[in-house]
Amino acid sequence: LTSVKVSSTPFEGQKPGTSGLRKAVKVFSQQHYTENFIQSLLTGGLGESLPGSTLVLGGDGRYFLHEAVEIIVRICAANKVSKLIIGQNGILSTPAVSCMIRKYKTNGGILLTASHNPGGPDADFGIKFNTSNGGPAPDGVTNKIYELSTGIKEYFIVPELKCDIKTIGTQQFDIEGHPFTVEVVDSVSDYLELMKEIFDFDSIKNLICGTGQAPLKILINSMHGVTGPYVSRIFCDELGASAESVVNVIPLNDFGGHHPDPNLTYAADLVEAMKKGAFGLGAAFDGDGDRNMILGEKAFFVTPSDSLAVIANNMDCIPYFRRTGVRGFARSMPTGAAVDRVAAKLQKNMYEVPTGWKYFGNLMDAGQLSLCGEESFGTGSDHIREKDGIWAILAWLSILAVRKQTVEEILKNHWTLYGRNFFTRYDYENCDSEPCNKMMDDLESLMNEPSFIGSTHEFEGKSFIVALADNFSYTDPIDGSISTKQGLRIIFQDGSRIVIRLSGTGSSGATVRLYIDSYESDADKYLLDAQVMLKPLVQIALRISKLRELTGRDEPTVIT
Ligand code: VG1
Ligand code: CO
Repeated sequence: LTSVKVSSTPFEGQKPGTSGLRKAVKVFSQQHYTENFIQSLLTGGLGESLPGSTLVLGGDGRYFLHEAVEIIVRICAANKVSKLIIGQNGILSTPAVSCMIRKYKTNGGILLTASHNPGGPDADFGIKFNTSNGGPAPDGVTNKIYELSTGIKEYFIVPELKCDIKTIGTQQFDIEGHPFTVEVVDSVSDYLELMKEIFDFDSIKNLICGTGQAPLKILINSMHGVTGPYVSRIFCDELGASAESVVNVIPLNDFGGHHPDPNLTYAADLVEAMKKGAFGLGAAFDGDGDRNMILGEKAFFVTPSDSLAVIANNMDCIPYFRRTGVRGFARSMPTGAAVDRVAAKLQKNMYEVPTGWKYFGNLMDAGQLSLCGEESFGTGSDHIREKDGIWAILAWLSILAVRKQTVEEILKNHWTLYGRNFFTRYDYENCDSEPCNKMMDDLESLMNEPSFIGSTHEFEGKSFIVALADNFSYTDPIDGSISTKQGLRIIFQDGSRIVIRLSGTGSSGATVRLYIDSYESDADKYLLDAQVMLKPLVQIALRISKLRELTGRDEPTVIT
């Protein structure tokens, strides 16, 4: 087969955001658009190791996956990549790609997903590059890819190459004398094997099947994302859950028309089903399988920030951590600080990084970090370099199996021990960009006024005094790289925090995220509703930022 050089011109805006390049399918399907980006990704992401490299390739099954796989295979072949390991039918969850990059020691991987964004011909597609440690490429690499995309003049492709991704097995090609291998693998096997090394499947199976006690009924909702086949194999075939325990397990290329985002708004069907009270644990995942939502009986909601703290406090329930020991904990800056209290008690290092999983990788590679999470339904550990939805549920089931308590009891005990960090996030999705930028600029100027520190803010009798206000910046303790402008934060004297930032995962317009975190040590208040408890801070945040006036939005689209 022959490789050809195709002349091209740059497209604007091929800049990866918080987690890869995410655009409308209509944008990706323009002639040369995906080709340009893949050529920039290979050259910028792999550099000198590109010829002879091995990459993992797969995605969450969304619309345009097959077209993208075909383009990527042909461009990789022309760029002298020696081998691609592809999930059957192009299906691989984000955690599975990370697992396979590490297991097969490949040079990296390409993930075809826009995660929690809707899919379909009128919705989003996405492409993300992960490096040889299995994690999302750091800013230095994505900047290089973007840089190349702005000056691209040509790409290389083998237009005649056809490969079959439906059948498991190896296909060999000869590209002008260079051997090129495509290996199509079962999407679930490697990931399943890793989970069996981490968790005690027998004990989880006893919990679910009720050997020796009443069975724990579970309800797992894959939201028609990529986790379907993983959930069927792991929870039903391996752990003995009944067929009624799993729903929406057929991946659909438009996720059934929904946002594949596991939160109280978009996973409302799980919440409704859990409210009926027949299940002890409910869970949902996002499109690419790295996010998770956990509900207890009667839809008792576990915030992701609390989930992280509970796992941190119960690491000894998981065989993997009993073997490796517990190195340190981390959370993204906007995440509620409940885990900080566990770290302090257990005398473990605690790290606070910017939003996005890529910032945890260096700490893990350096052996400093075992468990981390984000408020955005992301939880994970150093077993891979992505957050991991199914892992999080298995971690919770391990804890339930050992502690022999309900989800709600575990949370209540945790609050009794540590106090409670109330947390909420308000999302204002798809706003106009310009007024949002103005809001952020105005707020930052206000925060920078000397009189802002020490100023008092009041709502309905509750008052807060500003102790610190900044635009969060982070220096990576391992490689010294600096990331600035990671979100405006106002910290009050009692430790309460208001954080505002603009999303980096949308495909158009702007999404404002407002985060509130506040600690309460009065045991009489632990069971109060977070929206009631946090109302004064929410109102103060809306007032200081002029969010309503500037965005024209009275109410958020999603409250977590
Ligand atoms: C959001 C979340 C962030 C997460 C990112 C990727 O980013 O806030 O915590 O890491 O999505 O998650 P942003 O910039 O929109 O706030 V996923 O599951 O979409 O890859
Ligand atoms: Co995701």
